[in-house]
Amino acid sequence: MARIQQVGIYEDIRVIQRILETDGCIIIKGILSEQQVLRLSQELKPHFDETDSCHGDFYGYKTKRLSSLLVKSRQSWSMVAHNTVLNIMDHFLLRSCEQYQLHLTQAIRIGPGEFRQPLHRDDVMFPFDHEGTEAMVNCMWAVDDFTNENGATLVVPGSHKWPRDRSACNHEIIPAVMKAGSVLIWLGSLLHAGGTNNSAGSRTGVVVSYCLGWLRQAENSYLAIPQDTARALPEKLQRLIGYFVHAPNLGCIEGHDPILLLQGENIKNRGFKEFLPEAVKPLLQEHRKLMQAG
Ligand SMILES: O=C(O)CCC(=O)C(=O)O
Ligand SMILES: [Fe+2]
Repeated sequence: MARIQQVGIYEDIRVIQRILETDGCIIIKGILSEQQVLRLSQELKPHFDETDSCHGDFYGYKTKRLSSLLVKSRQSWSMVAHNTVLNIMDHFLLRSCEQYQLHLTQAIRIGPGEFRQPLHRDDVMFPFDHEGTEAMVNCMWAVDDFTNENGATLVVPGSHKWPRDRSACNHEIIPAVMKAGSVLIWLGSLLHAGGTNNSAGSRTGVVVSYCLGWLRQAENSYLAIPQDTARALPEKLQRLIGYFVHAPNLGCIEGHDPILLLQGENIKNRGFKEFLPEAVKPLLQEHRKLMQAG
């Protein structure tokens, strides 16, 4: 019988990574304290109150979604930059890029009577052959208790290794039942879906998703996060939202690292700096030497 393995926050990171390699998903229990969950929930409340439900057969019609959470919730800062989570991202994403980035932040409140989503892999938004490359990894932070009745995220453990055209049987689809303050982590190549909400209450969770640093982000952080707010973020978060250059020369401004803009430096007319992969540098030096030798 398929199941989702659960660990505590102090579990060895190598054990967590191994479970994710094997199953494609894991629950880390009790990662946020009750106070942190309460703060998150209170920060999101006014935004949920004033936001309409989605309109779409994928996003749902009785589901509310909020984005740009770094602007809306101070509590989300420590979640996005959580050490354990970033250790996992290092493991899966630094294989295929030199720096990864925040793909999106999204609070999802599934209301009573919402149908489950179709099972899907989030990584199909990047249309290239993913063999051997994990393009993205997701975290679903439970703000409410996630139950079988209220629409807990459904996952198909092991499906990240399946041929893409294999469908899941009912007994392979497992609800991520977890207490508020826990986090479900799953690879972008894993089949999953938001569950049916058969309860009278709503189910709120916060998705924080990371992707390879050379891909387009789902959430346009440069516009969503005003420059003054970005300036107030810790540098780790500034880089995660996209203020960095990925070699070769992706994401520059005026030929420089965009983080300099947040640091108030004048980058105009400075002369371009080049950002190249380490492997290319000796080849270019060799070429220049040959040119100089005539
Ligand atoms: O709400 C959930 O549990 C999952 C949502 C999801 O997978 C999506 O919107 O892509
Ligand atoms: Fe999804």
